[in-house]
Amino acid sequence: MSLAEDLYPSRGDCEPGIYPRIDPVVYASVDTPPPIARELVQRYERDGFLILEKLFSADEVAAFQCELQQLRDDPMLRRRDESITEHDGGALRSIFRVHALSALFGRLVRDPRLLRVAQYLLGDELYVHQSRLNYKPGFRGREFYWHSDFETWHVEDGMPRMRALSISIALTDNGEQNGPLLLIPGSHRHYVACGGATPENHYRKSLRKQEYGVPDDASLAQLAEAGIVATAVPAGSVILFDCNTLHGSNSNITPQPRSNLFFCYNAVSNRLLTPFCERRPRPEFIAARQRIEPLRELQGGLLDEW
Ligand code: 6CS
Ligand code: FE
Repeated sequence: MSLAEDLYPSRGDCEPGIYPRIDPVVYASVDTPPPIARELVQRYERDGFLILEKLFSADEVAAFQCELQQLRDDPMLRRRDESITEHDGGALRSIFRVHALSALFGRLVRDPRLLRVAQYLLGDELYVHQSRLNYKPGFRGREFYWHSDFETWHVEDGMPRMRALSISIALTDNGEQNGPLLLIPGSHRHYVACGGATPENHYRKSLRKQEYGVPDDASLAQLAEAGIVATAVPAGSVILFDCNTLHGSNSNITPQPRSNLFFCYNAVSNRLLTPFCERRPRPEFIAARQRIEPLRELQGGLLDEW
């Protein structure tokens, strides 16, 4: 268990409920010019997320979708620990550490259109804490219940402060019906401590169906009074969200897949300590501890070598 001061206790003998956020949302100094409109930065700070529609071109989206299918159909990949199947049946749910398993996504994670915004918001050099490709296939893609990523990354990975964010890239159209990301605006400004004790090797279950590190109904209902936003966006759009913004997504029973790529950027000053729960650290493919070299911006066009 971490010897560092636990500023965000959760689970174990903690009282579940809503507590204050201690950390800022936007770390940039006021005199640093933002890489996006100031109004968008203010929206991110207020809501805890930001949508940038059609950030990537049709050609880039076509390349992403080709890569998505190749990864899905690769029998060698399917046998790796990074590949996670749905808890019911065998449909592919996620591929973790996908920025290291795919040359194209390894370039995309360093694309200045993403990296500059994340560096500005987090005010530091960054490394990839986690990346994953969530397939949410047609007919059989299961839900991701409400949670704060930070609550898990703090308790199970030892992430000390809220100085991380995720960028979700829509590789297919995210409609109202096929399980778009749901976010609760303003929820990032509160820390929801959860009940229950973290089971041993919890990730083997939580990545397929999360039951611990889930906020209580009363806290969820209270924060959801601010509304729930369904991010229905066309392929090629991105959704940036703070590590602590409550989010989830419904099952997909439509024929259209809702496949999104998630890059989770962490500030190098916020690297993982030992977990704040009584469990061993999670594997490297879920929470980077060794491979945390600061990201260098991609030179040239994303598809130059494609
Ligand atoms: O445990 C984790 O790190 C993963 N679980 C969820 C539901 N979201 C963040 C991440 O993919
Ligand atoms: Fe999540």
